[in-house]
Amino acid sequence: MRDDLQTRFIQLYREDADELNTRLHIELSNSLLSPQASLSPKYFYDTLGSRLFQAICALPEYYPTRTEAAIFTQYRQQMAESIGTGSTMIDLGAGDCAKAASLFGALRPEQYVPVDISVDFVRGAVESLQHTYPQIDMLGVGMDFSARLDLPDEVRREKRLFFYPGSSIGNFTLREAIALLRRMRLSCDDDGGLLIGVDLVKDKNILEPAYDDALGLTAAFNLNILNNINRLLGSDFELKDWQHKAFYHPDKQRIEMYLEARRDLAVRWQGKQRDFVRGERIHTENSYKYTPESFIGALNEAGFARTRMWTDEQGWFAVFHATP
Ligand code: AVI
Repeated sequence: MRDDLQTRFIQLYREDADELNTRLHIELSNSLLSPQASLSPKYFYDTLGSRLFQAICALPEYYPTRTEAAIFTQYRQQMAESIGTGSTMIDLGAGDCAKAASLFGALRPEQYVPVDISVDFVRGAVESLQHTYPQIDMLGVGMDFSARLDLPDEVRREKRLFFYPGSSIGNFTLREAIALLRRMRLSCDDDGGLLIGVDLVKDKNILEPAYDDALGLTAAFNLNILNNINRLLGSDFELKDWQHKAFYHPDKQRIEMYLEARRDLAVRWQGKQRDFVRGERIHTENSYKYTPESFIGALNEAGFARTRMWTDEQGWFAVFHATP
């Protein structure tokens, strides 16, 4: 094994703390004061929220994680044949890098680029992976790829393969999803592509328990956003005053998550106040579900003309390899 392993890390566009704080306060105040109050799902993921999400992935009701993992296990070789070896694998929202690492044996990438909002989220995982896979050049990048996707020059241009598992694309509106897919398309040459996991439309009786489990983990995940907002904004949300709600909306083909006020109440922060009546809701997340056709349509619109799809026996989840 090489003993000169030097994994590199780059953090892009770190705003100064004051600027960030001001922007965050304006954004959060506006969304809480609008007639339909809302909070962006990006605020779920503080330290506890990330752990709760990991626990959700192990729930019997939350089928996406295990279904996607089974698709990767069953079709790894076919995926490798479709993708080819020697890619520059760019893992968007890499976290613990485990899903990408499970494909290293089959895909044998030349370079691995885990991207997450903060480079510190991937540092430990990449350093230990680098020891297991000394032949792969690894470069951790910290950036908010939902806003822009201009990768540093150290990322190879050859055979870029964007890797976006877990149906995270479902947390964007169709418009935002196409814009993000288009950014990926523009960032790769004609030899590049995308490997993406997408949750599919299915019966409400399967979908709703996945977002409202018997143990109450999704309820805790949803409520914990208020702890994070209290910390970020200095607001005085009382968690006991709110309850978790999740519904499947068949016309919009999406799960909608809310926090519902249990009584009439007021929330205060920095000289501002929002009154809520009993039963009023704060919208916290959408999770869109696609049909194979509707997702292929989105890929085509983003500039990916050729697609290949793998799915499970029940047709609950799909993995697409899309190329220009
Ligand atoms: C991260 N994302 C794909 C999850 C989903 O299924 O939309 C977030 C989640 N929300 C509640 N449970 C899981």
